Amino acid sequence: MYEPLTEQNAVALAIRLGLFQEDALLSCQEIGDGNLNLVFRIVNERTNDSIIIKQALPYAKVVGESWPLTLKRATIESQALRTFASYVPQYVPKVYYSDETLAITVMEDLSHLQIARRGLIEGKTFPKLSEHIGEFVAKTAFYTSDFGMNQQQKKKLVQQFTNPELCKITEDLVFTDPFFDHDTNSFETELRADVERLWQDDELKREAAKLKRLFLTKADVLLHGDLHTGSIFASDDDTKVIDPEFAFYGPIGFDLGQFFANLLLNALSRHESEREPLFTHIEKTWDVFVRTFTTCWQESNEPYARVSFVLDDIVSDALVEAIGFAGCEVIRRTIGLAHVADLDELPLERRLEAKRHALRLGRELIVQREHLPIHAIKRLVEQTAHVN
Ligand code: SR1
Ligand code: MG
Repeated sequence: MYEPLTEQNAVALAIRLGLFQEDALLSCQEIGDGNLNLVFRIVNERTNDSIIIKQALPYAKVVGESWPLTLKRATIESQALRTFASYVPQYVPKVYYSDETLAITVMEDLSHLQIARRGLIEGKTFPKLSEHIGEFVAKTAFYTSDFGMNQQQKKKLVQQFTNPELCKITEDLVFTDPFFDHDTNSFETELRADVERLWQDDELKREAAKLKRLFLTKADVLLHGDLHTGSIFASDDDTKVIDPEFAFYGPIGFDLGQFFANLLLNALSRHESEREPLFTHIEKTWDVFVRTFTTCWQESNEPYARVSFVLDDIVSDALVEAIGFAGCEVIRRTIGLAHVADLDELPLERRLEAKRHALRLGRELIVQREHLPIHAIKRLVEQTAHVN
């Protein structure tokens, strides 16, 4: 039967599962700081061996029990981690055990790395981050797409990763609520005039509706589904993608867009002179994605993979999507329910300036997405720094 774990019964479970030696001296701490789940870190004090037990709660922790949430997301998460590990084991934590009833995933402890968002806020650059994420996205996208796997098998995976409750969160919180006067939104009173202007912007809302429709309907590739910088552990040499509970089959540009957006939000939190590493990460992620996806493409058995310009069309659609999705993510992290520490931890005057900038940038990313090569993103950040 399901029940939320306590630190004591998380230890008891680790012992029952035989995850530590018999003479282990175990300590446990609940370290979850995300929006949805419990995360227990269990350490053998004698050897320093450690594991993580992650457990889904039957509601969204960020809001409380009034927002019920399926436990099935724990199964989606462990299955997505295992699927990703079959293509890019170097970029995901090892899964040791999972239990559908208890909604837990037992996995490798990555505490020697740092959550990328926190590191970027502290000014770290994580030199390999873009190379690793570009490869992660390209390989997981290609090998789960109709070009990289048997097309009948892919249809089964689409079923397996049908994730309606978690997708509904994104449909509401990313693509809908921030564009309307909805009570899930949350922003500083000083921003009300800027936000009301956005709610009245029919050109923007028409384009946001197109992006929402893509998210709802385009079952291209298996996505992580929530690839912000809080879902990535990093160091100077290593990168690990965690938390794919939002995984589902969706548009190829979605994960890239969320990643770009969160790099941009970090850039906006910094002084202009310190933003370059973020632009470099965005451009390099894209370059590595294109190069890796193109290499994988040569392996495809799909007859159309040998037809000129089919790959070019897929890649250019992916960029247009990524830029549009990035715009939605930038806006929702600024005025929607779930914010980012990059902006929220700034002192009030700088925060308001950065958030106004984010709203202008998000809008232009969405409405200009079809005309922006990757290097134009940096210019757009500069152009939207002030009201025209
Ligand atoms: C109620 S969940 C809020 C946000 O947290 C997750 O990480 C997703 O980004 C979701 O939109
Ligand atoms: Mg998460």
